[in-house]
Formats: sequence, structure tokens, C-alpha cells
Amino acid sequence: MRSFIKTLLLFSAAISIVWLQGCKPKGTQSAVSGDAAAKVYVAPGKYDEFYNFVSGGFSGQMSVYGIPSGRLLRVIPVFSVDPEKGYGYSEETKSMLNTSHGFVPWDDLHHIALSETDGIQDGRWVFANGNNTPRIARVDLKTFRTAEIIEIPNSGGNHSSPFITENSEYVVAGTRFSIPMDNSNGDVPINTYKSNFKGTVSFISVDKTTGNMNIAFQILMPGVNFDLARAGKGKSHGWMFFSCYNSERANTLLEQNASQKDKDFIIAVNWKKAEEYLKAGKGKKESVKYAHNTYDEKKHSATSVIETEVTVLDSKDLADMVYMIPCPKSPHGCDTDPSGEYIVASGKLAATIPVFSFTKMQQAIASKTFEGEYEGIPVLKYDAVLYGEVKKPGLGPLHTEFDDKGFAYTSFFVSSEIVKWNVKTLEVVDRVPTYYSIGHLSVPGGPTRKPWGKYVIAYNKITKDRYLPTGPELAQSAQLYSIEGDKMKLLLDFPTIGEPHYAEAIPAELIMKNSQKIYKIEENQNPFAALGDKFARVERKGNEVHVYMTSIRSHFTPDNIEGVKMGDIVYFHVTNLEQDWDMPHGFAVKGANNAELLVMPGETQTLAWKPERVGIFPFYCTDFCSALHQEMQGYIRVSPAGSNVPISFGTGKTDSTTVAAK
Ligand code: RUQ
Ligand code: CUA
Repeated sequence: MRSFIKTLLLFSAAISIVWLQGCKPKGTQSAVSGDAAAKVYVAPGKYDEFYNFVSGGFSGQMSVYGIPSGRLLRVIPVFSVDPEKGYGYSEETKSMLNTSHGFVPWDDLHHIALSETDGIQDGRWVFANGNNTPRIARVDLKTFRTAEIIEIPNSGGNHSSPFITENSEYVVAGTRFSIPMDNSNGDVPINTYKSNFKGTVSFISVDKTTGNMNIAFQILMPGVNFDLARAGKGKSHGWMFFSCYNSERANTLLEQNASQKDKDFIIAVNWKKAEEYLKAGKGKKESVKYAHNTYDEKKHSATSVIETEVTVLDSKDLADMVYMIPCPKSPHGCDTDPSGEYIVASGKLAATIPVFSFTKMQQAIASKTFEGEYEGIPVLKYDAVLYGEVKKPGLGPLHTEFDDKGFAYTSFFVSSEIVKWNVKTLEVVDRVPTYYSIGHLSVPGGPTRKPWGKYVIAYNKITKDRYLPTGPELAQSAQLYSIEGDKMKLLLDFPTIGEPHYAEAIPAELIMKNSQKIYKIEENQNPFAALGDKFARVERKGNEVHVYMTSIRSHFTPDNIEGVKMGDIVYFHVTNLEQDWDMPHGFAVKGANNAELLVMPGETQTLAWKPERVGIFPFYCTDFCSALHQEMQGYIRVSPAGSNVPISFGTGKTDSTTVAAK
């Protein structure tokens, strides 16, 4: 995608020069009609109709917007540390970012998948991929917090991920880079790519009740690059469709070398068949290493386990499990329509959009209408599977979403537009410009069996002149269009966090009713909790000093602490005793090489601090919690190593029980 993007950026640079010379798409301003403001206006105190979960790209986070207002509601830390929330900094959350490579505090989050039941969004979880160090995360939509992260072995660049099946049986991940398998000798010349490098697609099961993920199996694939995917639905439930590029299997200058062939592939995987093979013991257990991190909502802490085995099914040995469909020029998006009959492949360098038919694919498989084999996998005849082509739709098609009225919406990077077409007749019925260079797009419920329709949102790669300039880097931008009428209508621009890729939108009522307000103090099982002021204390264990601290409006207990010495590590275990919605307390101490804690009502979080000098160190609450928030503060005294200051602590003690250091 990178080098492709580069090529396209050259294109679009040329296009933007044209713009600068006065050929700006017509109506940059006038594209917005008179009633647009009323359509996106959500009065103060009123709620938006949809939540929009937007990937943060290289920010590694996910952000949540209200639609139609475009108001930012929350940034959920997923793969990157977040000092604002203490995520990845508190002792309880550090393990969430553990991997087989150790602590990895950043990633590149591209795709969002909301959980589904019967092919309809159910509002329970949202999944996201870590592109760089292959991982999938699950965010719990009761708390809007990352609940689990699983690393994916035998993978490099987890781009084709995560894509969810109709009943959330699996979240599925395809490797972008083919690589030597983890259990092989990876120390091989790069130019032995064709013999040593392989691809995999991973099926990660999702527990129906808890949402817990497990790698059920991987399928070993030829060494191509997997780009995107979609699950079948309805009649095609049980199948997964992946787009791939680099069928040339080039290992250098892919920009040219992976664009040699006229066609790459959509790879169709019959995962029900794969399940049969798995049951029949056809999988091979391979030793690998990957981290599996889960956050316990009762203990308020994460644990990381390193798993050591994965079951692999080989696509070339197991018949009737994997088929390839030729697809013009470097397909990117691969999307299935709400009925599950049509598979839309967007070849980013192609001039048409091929639409494949699931029924025809089944017939072609039954009649063995193959045009050959690719690495031992049958290749179906293009014409035998093709339903039809959308002719001259635009330049650089990337992704397609669907509405509830039989229309598809495809994003075009190079020609900067959204094109609406009829899924049955393949006729283009409308097009609107985007500002500028759209990547993904999202219709509420667009990837499911039941799109909610109403809007399409564009996530653009380039912003240029849309907002006040902010130096060399500009906010990337989303644009909201109404799709209620025959014509798409631009309603609103709103800036986004990081670089948005895919996003999903869901009716707010499916999530808000389940939203958690507090952590119940009586359910707090954090081993370091102090469940009341009377349990607040300071204990020394060798060179560790454990401060069991409570916070409630507007003081800490204890707020005066002495007896810490140089060489000690101090653990502040802060329990927020509040049981009111929206009443977090923060905690920060001067000089900490760390971040703050932001502790939710009823929760316990721990900050580790290694003082690096002798003296008095103030600490305070960082979250404005009451009129006396500024009074919510305290001191901790650090004495030289070997001094005889005993541990002492208190709140509201004015007569000193402590002694001066000698
Ligand atoms: S990709 S702009 Cu990383 Cu989803 Cu298509
Ligand atoms: Cu607690 Cu401010």
C-alpha cells in the first residue's frame, strides 16, 4: 500500500497542482446546501444518533465521534501508550502492550470491526488491528476500554485484519508481508523469497459470552501480500474473501515488480471446510511465540501470557478449502454486499470494478471451471465467476460500502470522489467530490447484512486547504454526506486523530444503554486496593515502598508520607473511592519518568516511581473534581540511602510523629 500510495500521491500532487492553478473541483464552498447545518446540528445537551468508531492509523488509537455532529467523544488507547489515561504507564496496564518482542508501546491501527450477531451489529465489542507488530485488540463497549490484545505469529504487517464473521465466530487476519515461518530458520537471503517466504491467514475465535480471543487455526498460503478481506454473509456465510497483491512474489521495488501481471487474486477461503479439516486432525501444530494479554475488569489489571503453539492447515494439501479468483491490477478493498451474493473487488490500478457472484463461484467450483493453479491452489476462470463490471467508475477505486436500498458506495483515491452505483445493474447513479483523496468510507452498518444507511462518511488522506493552517502537518479529515435522497449531499467536515483508515458507525442506542458508569467498590479485587480510608497505609518490603492510597473529594489518604529512601521504588496504589458517574481522580508526582494515573470511580491503579534525588516531592490530583480540587494534594519525603527516617504517613495529622534525618 505504501509504494502504491506514493505513486498515487504523485498523481494527486499533479492533480493538486491543477487545483492550485484554478481547477479546484467546483463548489468547494457551494457543495454545501442550505439545510446542511440543520442536518448536523445536535443541540447542546442532546445526543448524536450514531457512534462512529474511527481507526487512528499511526496514532495507534481509536477515536469515537458522534454522528451527525462530528463531535469527538473519546480517544480509546489501544496499541499506543496514552499518558492522558495512564494507559501503558500504570503497572496494571503495562502488560497490555507486551508482545513476543517485549513491550511495544506503539502501533499502526487501520481497521475496525464491530461484533455481529446474525450479521447485524450487536454493540458488544469493537476489534482493531495492529499493523506493525501483528496484533488484534478487542475493546469492550461497556467501558470503551481495551479488554484484550492477542499477537499473531507467522505474520508480518497485519493489514488484512480484523474482519469479522456473521456471528462473531472469528475475527480474521491476513498477513500483509509474507515471511519465513516463525519456526523456520529466518536467517535466509531475502532473494530466496519465492522458496522461503509464505503467507498465512489466521482465524481467531471469539468466545460468545466473554469475547475472549484465541487463535483457532492458521491457513498456510502462497507468499503473496494480503491486503484486505470481508466475510461472506447470508448465503456466503462460511466463506472469507481476501484481496491480495504481489502475485509476482517480488521482494524488492514492489511498486514496479508487483504490478507486472495483469491480474492478482481474490482468495476465497471456505472456513467451514477448514473447521472440518481441523476436527479431522489435519492441522499441524507448530511451535511459535506470541503474547496474549487480557484485562481483568475486577482486578483492574492486565496479565500477559506467552503462548507457544499454533495449528496450521496447509492450503496446498487440503482440497476444496481455498480457491483463487483472478482480479485486475492490485486489488485493495474486497467487500461483500448485504445479501452475501456479490463480492466487490477494487483494483487500485484498474479502470473497472469487477463484481463477482457467489452463486457463479459455487457453480464454477462444482464444474471445476479452472484456468490453472497457483502454488497448488485452483484458480477459477475470471469470466465464470464474474457477475459484471462497473464500467468507467473513476480512478483508483479503494473500498466499497453498502446502504439499505441496494446501492454501493466506492471510494476513489486518485479522482477524489465517492461513486454511488446500483449493485444489481452496476450502473453509476451519482458521484460527489471529496476533499481530498479519500481512503476508506463508512456507511452505518455498511459492512453488515443490515446497513442502517442515512450517511456515508469519507476518511480523507489529504486535507490541504480545508482548515486553518497548522504548520506543515494538517489535521486529516472526515466528511459526512447525506445519502437519504437520490443524490449524495455534503453536510460536514470534521478533523480526525492520527490518520483515519477504516471506521464503522452504529446506532447509539445499541451501545449507550449498556454503558458502564462506575466500577463497584465491593467488586474491586485489585490485590493492592485500599477499600476505605481506614485501609490506607504505607508498607516497606525491602527496597519497595507500597503506598495504599485512597482518593475521594477532595483529599488523598495518606497525603503526608515519610521514610522513603534513595534506592527505593515507590508504588502508589491509588483507589478511587467515589461511586458516582464521571468522577475520576488523577494522580501525579513531581519528576516521575512516567505519566499520570487517571483512576475511575471504584478502580485501583498503580504508579511506580523511583526517586532520583533527596527532598520533598509534591503530588496532586490532575482531574478537576470539586471546588477544592486544587487542595487535593500531598507531599512525600525522600531521605538519603541508609538514613533512619522510619516509614510514617497520615492525613490531617498536624503534630509531627516523624523525626528529622540525622
Ligand atoms: S487501507 S485506504 Cu490500510 Cu484499509 Cu485502504
Ligand atoms: Cu481529585 Cu481533583
